[in-house]
Amino acid sequence: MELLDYCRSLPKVELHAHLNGSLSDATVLKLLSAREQQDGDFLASAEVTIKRGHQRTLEECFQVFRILHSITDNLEAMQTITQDVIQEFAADNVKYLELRTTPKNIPNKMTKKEYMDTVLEATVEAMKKSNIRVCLLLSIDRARGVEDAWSTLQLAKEYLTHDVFGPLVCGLDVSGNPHSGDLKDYLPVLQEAQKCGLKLAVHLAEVSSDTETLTMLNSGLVDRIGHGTFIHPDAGGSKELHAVVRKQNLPLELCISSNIKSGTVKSACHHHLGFWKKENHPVVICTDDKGVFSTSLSEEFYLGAQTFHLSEGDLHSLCLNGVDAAFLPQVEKQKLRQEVQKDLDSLKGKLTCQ
Ligand code: 6MZ
Repeated sequence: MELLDYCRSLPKVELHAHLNGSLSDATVLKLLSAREQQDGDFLASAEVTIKRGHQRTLEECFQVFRILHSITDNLEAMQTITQDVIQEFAADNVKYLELRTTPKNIPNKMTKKEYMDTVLEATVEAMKKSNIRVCLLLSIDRARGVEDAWSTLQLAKEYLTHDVFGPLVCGLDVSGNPHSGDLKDYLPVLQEAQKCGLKLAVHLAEVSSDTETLTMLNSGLVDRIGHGTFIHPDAGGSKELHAVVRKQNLPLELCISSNIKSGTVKSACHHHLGFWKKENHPVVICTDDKGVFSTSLSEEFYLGAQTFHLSEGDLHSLCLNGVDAAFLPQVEKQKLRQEVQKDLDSLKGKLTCQ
């Protein structure tokens, strides 16, 4: 089997996918045509701005998110995008997906609770239709302030005791424009989240930010690192920072296309996947925003494999790393591991020599 087909066949685990950043062209077009009558001019310009896959600065990416949010600002759209995104990951042979999204309060349209209820209901429906297990992380957007973060945590806590949605909510994500705010202000929220048993995935060092990253890591609250682009010494990270990540053995969620297309990494061969792989540190390949960066999890595996000459064994280990780093209870993790291992065994020896 050729490499790309092989990557498509791998039983994959996706741990870092932002819901609104994951919209396919088909879904965006569906939403745009539903709104066409309402505001033609706005939509024409929106279509240009969100044209996918382009190289853009990180700041420009956040403008794109604003536009995407303006077309997903109602419950019907939230239901559509949740179902579409989950089905697309399932079609890409993703066996387990941790989807993250920022609950939003849009006056006269939806409360944060209605937003999340809709996402969770649509998740339950999508899981019935496809062979995929999905969990949700509620995102705290560092640009929205600490008050907003407290209310998101409150909402997450309410779900923990919910019969149907409880098992689907596994933690919090901290994301948003890394140039906005200071993560140390969010520590009390995250401490409370940890006390409640919520797992924490935190975007760290997506841009150079040693002091902030060290503060977060030394808090002992972080379970997984999103991006971590500027942690390793080759990217200017301090020895201390590198040592803390190694000591805590924290899995890194790596998003190659996202980092290249948003300009924080020069090219694939400069990506920190190479560095951490040499260190034998746990890393998981992820998409980040498959819509905005025009990619899929299979393509990210392919890009990583081609660039760093990954063997069949390396690719299998990457799939299993995803299982190990998942925010699932142990029993479920073991079950997922068995399923993934079974599929991996059936693929052994089928990769054509590169
Ligand atoms: C930081 C990011 C991100 O939550 O509305 N987000 N935060 N760095 C990134 N790298 C490119 N990509 C996405 O999905 C969109 C939101 O996810 C976060 C941003 O807060 C963005 O507004 P949801 O579903």
